[in-house]
This record gives sequence, structure tokens and C-alpha cells, in this order.
Amino acid sequence: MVATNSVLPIATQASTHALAQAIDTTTESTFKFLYFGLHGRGELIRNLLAYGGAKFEELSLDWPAMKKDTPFGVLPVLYETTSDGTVLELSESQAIERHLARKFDLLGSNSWENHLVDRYYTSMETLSVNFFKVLFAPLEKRNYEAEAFYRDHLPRWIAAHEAHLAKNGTNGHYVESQFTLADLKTALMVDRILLMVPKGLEERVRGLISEERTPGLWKVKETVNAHPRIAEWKKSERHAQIDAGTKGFFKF
Ligand SMILES: N[C@@H](CCC(=O)N[C@@H](CS)C(=O)NCC(=O)O)C(=O)O
Repeated sequence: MVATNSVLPIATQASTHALAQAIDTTTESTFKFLYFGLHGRGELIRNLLAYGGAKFEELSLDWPAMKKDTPFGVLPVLYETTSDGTVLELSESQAIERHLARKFDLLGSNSWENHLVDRYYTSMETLSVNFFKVLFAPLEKRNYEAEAFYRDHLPRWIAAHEAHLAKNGTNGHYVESQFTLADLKTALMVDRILLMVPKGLEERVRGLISEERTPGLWKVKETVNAHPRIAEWKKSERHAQIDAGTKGFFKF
């Protein structure tokens, strides 16, 4: 749901200790999310909120007016109101993602599992940077950039993930049979790569990522997308709007 005529929530001014106390002892928080009507850096945060069954609404955006009031002058920003009424302002997409993953128990159950989750989650960073080059390329250069992405970046990433996922039994997870932040991140990255295919390169992409070619990644994507709360979110009208907004923005 997107609020109409919203103003930015006012973060509670209190000591670090008091804010930590509020966020660590909250029994049920509610959330307000500020981002563009695009997937982009908001997608995983929206998916995490949906996965966690969180009560959240999206604030309507007047970016030119609001920009100066955000911590770094960029989006996303998430406002969490804890059960005692404290309002915390969270910024930087990965910091928000890790915060929600911790809250929803998606970081593994020991240090090694936590490292594995972080490793496969973070490995998306380099891939995303190179994928952004395709998305932001001038239209006449898009297929050239896409070819470079499919040739020089995607196969290495696929190979590393497939090797690990096969060792974990190709069961749709990176760590034992737990849902983790890495699962959620991979599922959206695979979806994104399949959704944003430059014209004429459909076969090329199917030759790289498919149920047959990449059974491990495919199973992760299917498992995450079959989770009841994720499936419900992905069927929602708001998700369809964001899909359309993203394709329109990037002219796909
Ligand atoms: N490191 C930041 C980068 C955020 C960022 O670049 N956001 C872009 C949208 S994806 C933005 O707010 N652009 C609008 C602007 O710079 O005015 C993060 O991960 O949150």
C-alpha cells in the first residue's frame, strides 16, 4: 500500500543506548518505506518485509522535496517504529537488508553459516555493478554491453554458486535447509536477469540460466518464490506496478 500525501516520519532523538534498547526489545515493529516505484535497491527490502510478514506501508514520494531530509541524499530509507513508539531511521540498502535479515533470522545459526550467507549475498555486488552497465547503457550499445555481461561476468558467478549449491544438495538453499538472506538475494537476481533481456538475446540467456543449465540457482529461485508470503507479495497489484515501472524506466 502506498500512503497519500505522506510526510517523512520524525526519527526519535535519543542516545545510541536507548535506541538500541528499543530496537532489540521490540515485540512488534511497523515499517514505513521510502523508495522509487522501481525494483532497484528497494527490491530485496520489500521482499524481506514480505517474507517476515512485517506490517509496512510505502510512503508516497516527493523526491526533490524529501532528498535533503534523508541521511545520504539517496534512497532507500526505512523507518521502523518499535513497540514502545520509538522511531528509527535506517539507511543504506545493504545495512537495511542485513538488519531485516537479522530480525527475521536469515543470517544462519553460527559464524560459519553466517559467513556463507554473507559470501553468497555479497557476491551479488560485483554481478549487479556489471548488470547495471547493461541497464544504463545507451540503447544502441545495450546488446553489446549485455554480450559482455553474459560472456565475462555471469558464467563465473553461476559456476561458483552452482558448485556450492550442489554441495548443499541442490535443495533450494545455501545453508542446510534454512531460508537465508542469500536465498532471497539470489532469487531476485535470477528473476531480474530473466526479466531484463535485451531484444534478440532471449536464447542466449536461456542457454545460461534455466532449470536444466543451472539446477541449483533455479531451485533457489523456485523455493523462495513459492514461499507463501513471497508468492502473495509477488501476485500483488503493487508488485505488478513496480515490475511495469522498472521495465518502463529501463525501456525493456
Ligand atoms: N549506497 C546507496 C546508494 C543509493 C542510491 O544510489 N540510490 C539511488 C537510487 S537506486 C538514488 O537515490 N538516486 C537519486 C538521487 O541520487 O537523487 C545504497 O545502497 O543505499
